[in-house]
Amino acid sequence: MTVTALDAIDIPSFESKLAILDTALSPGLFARINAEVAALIETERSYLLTHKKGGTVAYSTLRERAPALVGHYLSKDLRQIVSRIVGLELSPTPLHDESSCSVLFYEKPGDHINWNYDHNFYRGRHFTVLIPVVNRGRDGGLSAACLLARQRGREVEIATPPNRMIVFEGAKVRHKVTPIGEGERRAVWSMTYCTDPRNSAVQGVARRVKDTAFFGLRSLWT
Ligand SMILES: O=C(O)CCC(=O)C(=O)O
Repeated sequence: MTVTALDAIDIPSFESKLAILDTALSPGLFARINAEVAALIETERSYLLTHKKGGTVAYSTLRERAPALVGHYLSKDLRQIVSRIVGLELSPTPLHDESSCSVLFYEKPGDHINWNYDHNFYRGRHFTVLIPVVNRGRDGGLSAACLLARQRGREVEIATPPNRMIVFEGAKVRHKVTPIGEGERRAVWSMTYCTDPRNSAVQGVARRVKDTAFFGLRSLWT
C-alpha cells in the first residue's frame, strides 16, 4: 500500500465540502514524488491578470516526466480514499483535461491565486484534491502563502505543510492562495476526480478555453 492504508485512516467529515487528511502518502512514495517534482524545472509560467501568477506543469508533461505522481493519481488506492472522504464513487477526470493532474509552482515573490471556484466541466460532481509537495519559507518554516477558503460566510485558513491532503468541492468552495515572499517556494500537486467524467459539447469547449488560459494553445487540440 503506497498511501496511508485505508483502514488506518480516520475518515474526516465532508459536511462543509472540504476535508483534510494530515498524512497523504507513505514516506517512501512521498520521497519519490518529491524527487519528480524537483526535476520539473521547466515550468510553464502563466500570468492571468489579477487571477493567478505562478507556474503550472500540465498533465501531458507530467505523463512524460513524473510517472510515480501520475501512477498514483490513477491508482485505486487514492481513488478509494477520496471516494470514502466525499461519500461518492469517483473516477479520475480524462487524460485530455490538463487540470486532471497538474503541479502548481509558486516560486517568485508575489506568486498567488486570487479568489476562484474550480469550474466543473463534467456531468457529475467534481472534486479537487491538493497535496502540497514543497512549502518552504526563508527561515526553514512554511512559506507566507496561505490557502484560504470561504466556509459558512467566513475565511478559513488551511495550513498546507508538505504531504497533507486537502479535498474539496471546488465548484462550491471559493478559495484563494495568498502571495509567497522573497526566497520562498511552494509546489502543490493538484488533482481532480468526478462522479461522472463525461461532458457535453458545450462543457468540452468551455474546458478547452480554460485550459488554454492556464496551459497554453496546445490545449485547443487536446
Ligand atoms: O496552491 C494551492 O494551495 C491550490 C490552489 C488552487 O487549487 C486554486 O486556487 O485553484
